[in-house]
Amino acid sequence: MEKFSPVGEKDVTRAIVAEFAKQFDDYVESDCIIVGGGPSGLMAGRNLARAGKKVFIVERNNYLGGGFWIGGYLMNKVTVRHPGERVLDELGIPYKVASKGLLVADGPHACSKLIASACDSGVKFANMTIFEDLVLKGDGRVFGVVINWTPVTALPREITCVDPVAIEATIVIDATGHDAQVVKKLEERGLIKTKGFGAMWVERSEDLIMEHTGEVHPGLIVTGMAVSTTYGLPRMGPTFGGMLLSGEKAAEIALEKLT
Ligand code: 48H
Repeated sequence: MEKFSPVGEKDVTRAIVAEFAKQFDDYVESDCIIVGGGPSGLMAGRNLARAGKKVFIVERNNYLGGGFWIGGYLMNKVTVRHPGERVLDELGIPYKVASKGLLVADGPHACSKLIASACDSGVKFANMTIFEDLVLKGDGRVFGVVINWTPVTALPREITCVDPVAIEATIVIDATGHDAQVVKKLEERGLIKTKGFGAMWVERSEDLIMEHTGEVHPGLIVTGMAVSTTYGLPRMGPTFGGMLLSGEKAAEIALEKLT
């Protein structure tokens, strides 16, 4: 049997440190920073990267995919309403027709295909990295985000004093889901008023998300469930076509601003 190459501990460590530092240095200045690696953020990032843009996704968890992995009620199945199957076909995600206009797919299969497609398209990720604040300059336009290692937030305040760092981008996308964490930072400063997501109403929810996906403040686009929270729109439960198509629309709007 062929032997493994004789590399040692220091070589492994150097390979990781060098590659991390090179990438981080490069993406400190991106075309687009997306906060949140759930379905809407991944879809937006994938499409922007496919269009040749430099995209950095900041994700507080050690895994990507957000709520797309486990779908509804911990049952590992996700649904998509028509016309969302166009994206499933594009990503090569297998699905079945559950009823007229409603498709059902396996969460892990759908989610892993979306993550792989974002990676293949050239999106870079900072996971275990939490969004803390915005960079606002001049007349209040968004110029980037302030980030820290997620584990820092788990330590007692009195024994941690770890200042965050900032990374810059022409466009920032809030894809943080129900919490709309980026938009909420504007609200804290009196620049916007969020309404909180509404009660469930599947038939209305996703069309409204599509209508409202867009620039919420100069330099900041909102997508996915964060749109519902920002504008007080009904939630839709474990159906994900609106998330994928909202991500697609966010990418289109970002592209117009970047070109
Ligand atoms: C870094 C952060 C931070 C932060 C959060 O929740 P998600 O899956 O969001 P969407 O909008 O792409 O999809 C929503 C969908 O999963 C869902 O829950 C639906 C359709 N619900 C309907 C209903 O009725 O409830 O992903 C958001 C991602 C997650 O991975 C978070 O960890 C991440 O954002 N995130 N990352 N810094 N401060 N806050």
